[in-house]
Amino acid sequence: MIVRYLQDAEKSGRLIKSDGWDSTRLLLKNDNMGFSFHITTIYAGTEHNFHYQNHLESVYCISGEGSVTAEADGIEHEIKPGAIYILDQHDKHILRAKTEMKMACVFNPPLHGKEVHNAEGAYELDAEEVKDDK
Ligand code: 9YT
Repeated sequence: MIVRYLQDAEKSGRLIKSDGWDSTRLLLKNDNMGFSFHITTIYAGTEHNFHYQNHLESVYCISGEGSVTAEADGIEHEIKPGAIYILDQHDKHILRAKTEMKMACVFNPPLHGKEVHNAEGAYELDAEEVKDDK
């Protein structure tokens, strides 16, 4: 069994900061679970175009308010605590944060650790690993 604490992970190489969001990657490929698990903060007032062509992702809202729209149908879904969106079609989508949002995210296949989005809003399949504690 592996036990980690968000508070510790945030002080290590597991915290990745990017444009309008940051994410602490609590569980990664090198844990050999077949998925990765992250706690992501989307900053208030930001809008993001994401398209995870190489990954399936589910996102659960812990706190905050915003919306998500898949490009395919253009429907804007409210995001609030208790909402989960499941990108089962590798859906190209827009995520809007009205307030700061805290999200729990699962990726299959798992992220290696250091990924940030490429020009298409996707993550490449190989990336630098986080090398720290177990
Ligand atoms: C909300 C969302 O799309 N999160 C993606 C994962 C997060 N940005 C990360 O860990 O890279």
